[in-house]
Parts: sequence; structure tokens; C-alpha cells
Amino acid sequence: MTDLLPIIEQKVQAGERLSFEEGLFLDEQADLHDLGRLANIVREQKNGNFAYYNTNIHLNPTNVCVYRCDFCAFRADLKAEKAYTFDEAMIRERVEEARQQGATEIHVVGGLHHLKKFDWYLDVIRVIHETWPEIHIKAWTPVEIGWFAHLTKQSIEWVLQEMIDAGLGSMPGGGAEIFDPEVREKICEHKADTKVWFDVHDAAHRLGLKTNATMLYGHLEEARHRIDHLIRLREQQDKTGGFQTFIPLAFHPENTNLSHIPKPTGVMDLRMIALSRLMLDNFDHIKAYWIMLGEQIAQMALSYGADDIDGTVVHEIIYHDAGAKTPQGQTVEHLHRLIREAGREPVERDTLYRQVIRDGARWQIGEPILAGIS
Ligand code: V47
Ligand code: SF4
Repeated sequence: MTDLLPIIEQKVQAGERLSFEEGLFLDEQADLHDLGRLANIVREQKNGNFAYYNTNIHLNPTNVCVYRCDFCAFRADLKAEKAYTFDEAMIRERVEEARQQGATEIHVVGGLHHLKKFDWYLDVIRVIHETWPEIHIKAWTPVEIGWFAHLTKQSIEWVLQEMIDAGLGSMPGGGAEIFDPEVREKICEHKADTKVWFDVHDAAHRLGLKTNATMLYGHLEEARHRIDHLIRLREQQDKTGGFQTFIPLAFHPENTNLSHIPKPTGVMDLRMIALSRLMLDNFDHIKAYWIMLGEQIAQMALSYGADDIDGTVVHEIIYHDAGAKTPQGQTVEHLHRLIREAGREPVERDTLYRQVIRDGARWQIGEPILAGIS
């Protein structure tokens, strides 16, 4: 096969967009260090030496789910021993914990409960917002928004507007998995399809919400599915520009229906970070989610295209149910150490990539950080 690397290198230096074939070449044939070197050029053009983190907390209000995605170890049947559902007092307690820790963001996603109506999910957002109006609520994926539209028989726009009125501030990137139906139908046949995923992000962007995007890799997909996934995201970003960060998610097989598949290696993880940085030329940020990658690979990823490591997290369940060995949360001091040792400058950001000006647990939001770079 032709060595496309010299052409790709020229294009990267000139800030030109890479094609599907070039992406496939990078994924299937490029040497890890070439990939990292090229991705690092783009990473430093876009974000200089900064490496972002945030002070956040997770809330998964229920693990009960009507669906049975093959890669999911988090879900529970309605009557299962591990099934749980938060009540109002538990939600308030989690928000108080976030306040004491000085979190700027609460990340909320969960299962689709067989018996809960739309108002229950709306109340999750309302209760958080009432308890502490200043905390940014990043919540729900298109899988949930699509489910709420189904429950209420209303449009996606209507559901999103109700959520925004209740206090929703942005949306995380989950539920994307792999967009190509050839793979999607095998790993999560029943839940929101690719069209719904994009319809929800399109509507969210048009309503002024910022959102993230993800890709679940290391299961049944092949290189061509990954490149197709990244190009579909790039095309949506050209249309609406509302994506902030892309997060490649490494499949964790333990306790899932795909437990026979080995977990992706560190090399694969770094390749996916670099590949996404190179293909997603219109995304400002690539996140190396330390909870999922492990601290060591997350540190390395900061030189392979990533500029963000997510946050303090606290109470992570989705990856720990699937065998993650990382702690469930981390201190700011430790995140600083990881970033500094990797040769980068730690910058605390809020969800919308504005600077956080901090005095212990109290904080104020400053200017957008990237304005200082370009
Ligand atoms: O949609 C579920 C994935 C996602 C497994 O936007 C799994 O800032 C690997 O989207 N192995 C939810 N992955 C997590 C997510 C996320 C995480 C951190 C930050 C942000 C953000 C978003 O986790 C799901 C699914 O793709 N997932 N089970 C598993 N066993
Ligand atoms: Fe349910 Fe989400 Fe797990 Fe699928 S990934 S089974 S929709 S909780």
C-alpha cells in the first residue's frame, strides 16, 4: 500500500483536512510515534501547553434500565439486587457534597427506568438546580432525551427546552458508541439509533447548548467504522459547531456480555487519542478520561493529542462496574502532579472551558481560556 505519511504530514503542517483514506491509513498502518508526533502538532496549535481539568462530581440517578447494551456492566433489571434509584434527599446530599468539595460541574447520566415518568427525570435536574443554582449541570445523552420524547410523545426540542428551563447547562458525549449500523445493531440494537443521536445534538446546538461526543472502541468495530464515526462527527460540527470535546472511550469488558473480548492495550488507547486529534480538525479539545485510561496512559496521552484529562470525578460507577482499577475520584493536587510530570501546565476549567478562579472551595468563573491562545 502507498505510504501516505509524507502527504498527511504536509497536510497537518498546513492545517488541511484529512480524508477517509488518509484516516484509514493512519489507523491501520501508521507507526505509533508518527501518529503521536503529528497529533501533538495539532494539540499544541490549538491549546499550547495547557492541560485542562475540572472539579466535578458524578450522579447516576438510577442504574435500572429497559435496555441491555452488550457492553454495559452498569445496568440492572428492575428487581435485581444491585438495582438502585435515588430519591430527592439522596440527590440533595450529592449536591451538598459537590458544594463542599468546590465542584463546578455535576455530570448526570443513568439508565432508562421501566416505571419512571418524564417528570421524575425533570425533577432530578430541578432538585439539583434548586439546591445549588451555581453548579453547572451537564446531563443526559441522546439515549435519554430520545426516551423522554418517546415517554411524553413530544419533540426532541420540547424535551430539551423543558430540561433547559429546569436548569440543564450542557450535555455529555455518551451514547455514541459506533455510528455504523453494522456494528451498532450488534452491540446495542434497541437503543437510540445514529439518526436520533445526531438529531439530539443538532437540536441541542441550535438551542445554544454545548455538548461533547464520544466513541466506544476496542470491541467489534474495525478501523473503517472508527474513521466513519469521526467523519460523521466532523460533518455535524461543520453544521452547528456546538461540540466542545471529543472523548475516545476504551471498552472495559468485565461483567458485560462481551467479556470474552480483551481490553484495549495502552498502545491502542494512545493511537485512538492521536487519530481523533488528527481527524477532528474542527474540535477544540480531545479528552483523555483518566478514570477509563488509567493515570499513566492519560499522562502519556497529553503528548499524543489530548489536552484535557476530565476531572476529580468522585462516585464514578459505569467504568468501575466494568472492571476499572482506577480510584473512583482524585484530588486536585494529584491531577496537578500528573499534568506537571507530563510537561504540561494544569489549568482548571469550568464545563464551558472558562477559567476557574478559586479560593479553596469557593470559585468564580473567568474568561474563556482559548481566547488567550489564538
Ligand atoms: O455511553 C458504557 C460508555 C459512556 C462501558 O462528556 C463503556 O465529558 C467502556 O459518555 N466500557 C458513558 N465504555 C460515559 C461518557 C462520558 C464519560 C466521561 C466524560 C464524558 C463527557 C462522557 O460510557 C456510554 C458508553 O459509551 N460505556 N459501558 C464499558 N463497559
Ligand atoms: Fe442502559 Fe445505557 Fe447501559 Fe445501554 S449503556 S444498557 S442504555 S444504561
